[in-house]
Amino acid sequence: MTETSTASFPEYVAGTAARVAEALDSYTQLPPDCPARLCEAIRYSLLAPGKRLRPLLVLMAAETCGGNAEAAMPAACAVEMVHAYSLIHDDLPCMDDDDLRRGRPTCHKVYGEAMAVLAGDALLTMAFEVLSGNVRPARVAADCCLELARAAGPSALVGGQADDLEGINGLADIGRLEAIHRRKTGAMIQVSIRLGAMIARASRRQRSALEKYGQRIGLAFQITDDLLDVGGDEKALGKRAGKDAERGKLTFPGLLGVEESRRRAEQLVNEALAAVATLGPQAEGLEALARHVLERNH
Ligand code: GRG
Repeated sequence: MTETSTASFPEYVAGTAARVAEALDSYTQLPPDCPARLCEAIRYSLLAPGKRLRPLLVLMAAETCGGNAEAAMPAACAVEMVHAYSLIHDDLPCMDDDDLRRGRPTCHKVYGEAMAVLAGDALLTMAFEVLSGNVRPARVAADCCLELARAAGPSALVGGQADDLEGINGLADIGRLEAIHRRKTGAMIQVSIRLGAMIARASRRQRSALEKYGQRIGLAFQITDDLLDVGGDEKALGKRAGKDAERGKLTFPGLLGVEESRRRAEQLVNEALAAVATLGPQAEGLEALARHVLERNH
């Protein structure tokens, strides 16, 4: 977190999120061949006020490894595009059927289901255009595309979502729950950190510390997501709470109880902190972010 030597963590996060939003805005100034309403739907969801957690992880991982944030910005935008696509599709009536996302009506509520499907498709495709066209050198761009495709694909994000959907009223088992979330939530968090490290040409030692960090943070983030669904404030969340229980979804508090879930999240964050402690003061941003996962209210 190079800029945190002068700025506090919340200031760093706000400044970085604003720069990510500017870059996303510029990547979605689409040519006239893109129908105006499709462009609007893409921008409506992508530019909505999300936390930009995944882009932050790309940029912080790059900076922790001695790289610069500007070179990693295309990758930061690409992961946010894939994330935005997954949220649009997740909210559809055929999936989680949600009306509210990031404090606004969901994409299909505003633009209709067909246009929401297409906006998601477009964002997924654009992510790879942004990566392949802007990351340098080309060899690193190709490696980034491969990693992102794996993280978004059938053995990770899409597979985790499929298992999660089928898991409604399914077998309640902690191993199964962790396996779903390692793919549905964890893979995109892990790949964000990996892309930042790849662009910064991180050493093997740095990569291995970041892999551990990413794995722990991914799971801790999901546990706190489940906890917020139980006890979170809908206004802060920008989406409806209590839906998991309503649908009989397999969740950490549902399986382990609130106290044990909280304890597990704390333990994971401590392990994440221990992993990056070996990387020195450069890792202070990642450390602050790990602590924030436990304190977040949205
Ligand atoms: C449709 C292929 C496909 C996948 C959907 C993203 C996802 C998988 C489901 C969303 C439902 C959910 C609550 C997932 C758990 C954690 C998660 C990904 C939360 C949303 O991410 P945040 O909190 O959202 O980073 P913002 O809006 O801040 O970017």
